Amino acid sequence: MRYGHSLVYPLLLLCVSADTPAQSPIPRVQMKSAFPNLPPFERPVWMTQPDDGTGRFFVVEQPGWIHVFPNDRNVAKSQVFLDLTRKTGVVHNEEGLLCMAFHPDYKNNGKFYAYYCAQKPRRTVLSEFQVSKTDPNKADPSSERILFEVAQPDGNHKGSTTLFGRDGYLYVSLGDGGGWGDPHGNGQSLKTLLAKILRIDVNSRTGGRPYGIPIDNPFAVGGGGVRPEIWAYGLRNVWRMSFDRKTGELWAGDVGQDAWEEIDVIVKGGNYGWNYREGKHPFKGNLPAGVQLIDPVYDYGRGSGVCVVGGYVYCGKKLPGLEGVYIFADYVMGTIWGIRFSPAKTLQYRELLRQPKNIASFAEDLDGELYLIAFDGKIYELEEMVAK
Ligand SMILES: [Ca+2]
Repeated sequence: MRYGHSLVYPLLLLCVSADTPAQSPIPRVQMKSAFPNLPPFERPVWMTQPDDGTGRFFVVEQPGWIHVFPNDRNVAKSQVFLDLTRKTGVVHNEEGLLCMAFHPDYKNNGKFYAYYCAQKPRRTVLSEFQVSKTDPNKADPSSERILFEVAQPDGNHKGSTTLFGRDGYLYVSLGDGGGWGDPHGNGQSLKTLLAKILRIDVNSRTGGRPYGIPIDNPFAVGGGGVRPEIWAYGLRNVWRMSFDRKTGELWAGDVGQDAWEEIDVIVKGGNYGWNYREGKHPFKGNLPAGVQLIDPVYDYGRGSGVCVVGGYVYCGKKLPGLEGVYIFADYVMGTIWGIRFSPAKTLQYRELLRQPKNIASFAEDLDGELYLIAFDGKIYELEEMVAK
């Protein structure tokens, strides 16, 4: 036994000494209203800014509106930028207008993208729109150019995050189409866009498509019904994902079925396991020989929460203790957590705040500052608590 200890103890010391010098504990936080005079939004689910020098914020309301307001802490009203309520028919709790992204060159081309659910037949739609030629605070609803529509078997699990990568390509998350346990086997099928993260080029066209397929997409060659838009698969319902601005890594929160919520770092062509696995745990069927699954970097069970909301790796200035920390939450419980990898690649974890509001999404401004979007209709920011 003495011999065993003498081997283990120096290894532990080595790990601690490698981790501690650059890493102080992740601080706890509190929430405060970011725009206290704004009237509440109706089921806000997303907020973003175009890189056009105006500093304006745009908030997506699930029933089908995009609102715009100036970046002024004392702002007292917003205005409707786009009204898609006639298109969005919201039947299920998870349907509606769910996300938007501004083209990286929005300042010059006025293009943006919206992901919404529509009915009769039930489907999700990714469309390009343009700003009005006469009013920068109004979109031109007649400018819609549909990029794709995907038939949806059920009303839940719509994914929806739509964002541009540093490579200029548009990444879109789609859920497995709903029902219980992925009844159509969409997670592991490369012949459907459901249960995937897609990567497309809005600036070009490939074949008859209204968008291009980047030649370095993992399944770009296609054939046999394989969809060349796929970037990663085996994902049940990535409601929110984001890029780490410093590393370019794509972080995703994949909502679980009955037991496990997970955080994934998405890589090209990766298979994230659904529905063989839920989190790091077996779910259905036997894994065929040769199939490689990528485990989440973190998962949590029903003792902690019910529905993960992916956030951002913090890279702003206001919260220096959270630099490099991936901040995420549970929609139902309201709990907010932070995780980061130490220089020795061990995962550090902390519960940052317990609070009762339903967190629908996080948002990041152009400076990398973080916001929380709650279903009380308000936008919040975080403050660091004094370290204890
Ligand atoms: Ca998984």
